[in-house]
Amino acid sequence: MKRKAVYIITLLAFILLSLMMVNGCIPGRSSNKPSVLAPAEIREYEGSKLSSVDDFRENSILGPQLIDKESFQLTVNGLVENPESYSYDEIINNYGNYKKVVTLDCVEGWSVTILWEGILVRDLLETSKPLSSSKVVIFHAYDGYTTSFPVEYILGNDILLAHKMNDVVLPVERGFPFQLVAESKWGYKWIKWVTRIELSDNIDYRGYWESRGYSNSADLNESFFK
Ligand SMILES: Nc1nc2c(c(=O)[nH]1)N[C@H]1C(S)=C(S)[C@@H](COP(=O)(O)O)O[C@H]1N2
Ligand SMILES: [Mo]
Repeated sequence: MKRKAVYIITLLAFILLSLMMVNGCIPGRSSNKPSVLAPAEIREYEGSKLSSVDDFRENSILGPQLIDKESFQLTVNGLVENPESYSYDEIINNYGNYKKVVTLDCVEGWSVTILWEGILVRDLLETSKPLSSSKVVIFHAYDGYTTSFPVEYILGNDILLAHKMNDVVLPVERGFPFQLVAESKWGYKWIKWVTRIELSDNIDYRGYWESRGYSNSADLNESFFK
């Protein structure tokens, strides 16, 4: 009688322990699931070496801007037929996704080569239909920074508004949620924390650094003082 009770209790304990192990209460082989790690940036793409997200020198006019993803709105307005405002998800889900390796050159003498991923600015403009009187595209940022381009530069090239770099979401210091990939232009045209894209007829408009003596065309193959 006593031996039978000990036998049953041992058996029950064994079953209970096995169940706990299977369910992961006790670490064992059966619960050895891999832990999810934070996404890591890539450093090579189709044979080209990439710089790191950390290779930039942070020298923004007011330091990094913390933008709340849920309340964020990107506005396209000014001389357009259809002014629009988009949430972060509306941009990501309704516009195509493009990738491109492009180098940013800062006037301070450093550069970074990054795999950028985002939407095409000209797709956004095509939705809003710029009026024929518009000549200039002015980009506004959360920190008050601005920069501008001729309309043809934006409509005639594959200019990206990036939300990812090296396969990771833009870090706060790099301009989350969006940085302009102003190819073939000096770094000060690569506006971060973009909040508004304004179509204008003011060909004399000058952005933050442009109004402080830097070239308005900012072409990489020309001097940045002009
Ligand atoms: N909103 C905003 N965007 C900005 C700037 C800034 O001060 N504010 N600095 C510009 C400059 S001068 C450069 S070189 C690039 C890259 O700067 P980072 O290294 O600080 O990211 O961002 C550009 N975009
Ligand atoms: Mo810069």
